[in-house]
Amino acid sequence: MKIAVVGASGMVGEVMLKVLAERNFPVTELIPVASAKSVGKFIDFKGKKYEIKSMEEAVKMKPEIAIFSAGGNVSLEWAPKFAEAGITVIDNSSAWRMDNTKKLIVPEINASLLTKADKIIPNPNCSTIQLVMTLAPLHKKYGIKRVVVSTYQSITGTGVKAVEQLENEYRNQKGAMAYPYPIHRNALPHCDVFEENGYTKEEMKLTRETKKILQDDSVLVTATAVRIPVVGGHSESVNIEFSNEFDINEVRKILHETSGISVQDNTDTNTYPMPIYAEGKDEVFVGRIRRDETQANSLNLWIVADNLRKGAATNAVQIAEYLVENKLV
Ligand code: 11C
Repeated sequence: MKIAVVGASGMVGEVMLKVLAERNFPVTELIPVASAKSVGKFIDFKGKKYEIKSMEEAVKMKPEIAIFSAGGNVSLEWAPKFAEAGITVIDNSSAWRMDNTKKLIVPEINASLLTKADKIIPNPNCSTIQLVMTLAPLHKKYGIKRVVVSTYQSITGTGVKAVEQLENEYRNQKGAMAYPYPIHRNALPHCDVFEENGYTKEEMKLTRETKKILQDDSVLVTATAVRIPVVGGHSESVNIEFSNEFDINEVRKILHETSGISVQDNTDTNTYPMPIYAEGKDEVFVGRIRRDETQANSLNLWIVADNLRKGAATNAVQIAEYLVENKLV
């Protein structure tokens, strides 16, 4: 496979290259693409050096697959141009996710929807991916009525500027601000921009993308997304109300048997998921599984995943793997 990685020098792009290498994705030629200031420089991939190309050059080189992690505006402008040239785009931005003509894919849940005709395949938002990975098998079994989710999100979701802001504040140094307030020793109930209804775009992504991936508009999701001074992964406190009765041991068993999920749940040994241990891993970690004793058919749990891995790069590479394995590119 000739594969282009657009945004190769960014935070997600770097993890993308690592994941492609680790999973031995069949790369015959890598085309790293980055902004004008990086074009002509070289990056390493599996011990070889590859020259960074411009968008125009990359389209002309006709890769089979292009994985974009360069923000919404780049995707809006360039994904259609790549698609017109016959290149399948897997896009990490929010640009195309809610487009009715595009499928929103988490491979463990709905990769089978993909066909050769899908030329722009959006990758869901990081906080959505770890949530739906957990919800999908439970929805199938018990039917989900409503989800209340509060997120505790890693600053790596914002990007390198946020990591620098935290490091500067930690060292008591001045520097550029990624957030409107300090992030060191703080919690910001503000991820992405505010929408007209008073929710942030990140919160609405959790609501909208979850319905789309589960293919069920009746699933209600209300969210509060919070940025905390953590790297390594996003955490989520989730309350789920089912339509049907459930058995707590059966819930554990279902999650345990779900591919891509690792259950870490033992209060006797203080075992529960945490971002410092999720960092660099591809699984979605679930713990603190317990009945909500205040309401019928309701459950509380805690979900952690590396937002740059399963929340971005790993999910995108899994989509690419599915396309290759099923001869869809
Ligand atoms: C965050 N979820 O942690 C975001 C990062 O829609 O792809 C990814 C934004 C997106 O702030």
